[in-house]
Amino acid sequence: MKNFKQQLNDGELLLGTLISIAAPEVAEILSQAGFDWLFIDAEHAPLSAGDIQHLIQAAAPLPCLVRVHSLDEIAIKKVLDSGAEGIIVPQVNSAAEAALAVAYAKYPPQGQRGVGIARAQGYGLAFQDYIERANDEVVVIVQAEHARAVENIEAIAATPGVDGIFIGPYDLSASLGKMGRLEDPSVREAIQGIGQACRAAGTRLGVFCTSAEAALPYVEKGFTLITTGTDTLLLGLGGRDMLAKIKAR
Ligand code: 3PY
Ligand code: MG
Repeated sequence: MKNFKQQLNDGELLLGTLISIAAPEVAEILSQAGFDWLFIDAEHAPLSAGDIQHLIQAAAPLPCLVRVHSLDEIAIKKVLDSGAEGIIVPQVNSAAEAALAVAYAKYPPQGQRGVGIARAQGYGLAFQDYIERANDEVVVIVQAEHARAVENIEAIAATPGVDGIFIGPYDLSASLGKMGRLEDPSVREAIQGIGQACRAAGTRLGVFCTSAEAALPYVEKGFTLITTGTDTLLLGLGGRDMLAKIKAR
């Protein structure tokens, strides 16, 4: 059976949802809903290192990518040691930053990831097995979500060890002075530019969407790593839409 990185490299469509609620039950429920992966958000959500590990445990064996709070060496090693399949690093605006993300996620000699004994290493019982395969299996995704990233996108996409570029349309629109206006021509043009550069470099493309309607055009354009919602929206909209149907009788 293919691991998550092989699925990503093979261009399989990998649909996920963002997890921001610290309750393991939420990750467990959504792991049974048919998603291919979960996007655990430690950038914007109040998730501690312990919360993140509990979410990964609850979702297992479904793969989890954790968005770390920033390009931070300690945050990256902690989530990988907790057993995340990979990392999503926000606000990566240059090839040098992309290379650092890779270095923090890979053991020497490819990188400088610290060597720990934690959940990923079977708490020590699977140490040798894990350290031998980690550099091949850990997924490194960097977010393109600023005008500076768009300027440098060819070099970012070509950075060795970067497995995919994940567009953050909201931050991107904000950096272009069009916050939240995802259909603005300047935002669409920036997204198109990122898409072209990634296709040319053979780097997988991902994007944050909050609905199936928003995600479908990206599927058509060859994006393969896609979020189609968030835990909070699934909960809130599920309740609201159900009530609306009854009240509209
Ligand atoms: C953005 O839209 O800025 C994001 O990072 C979505 O996760
Ligand atoms: Mg963002």
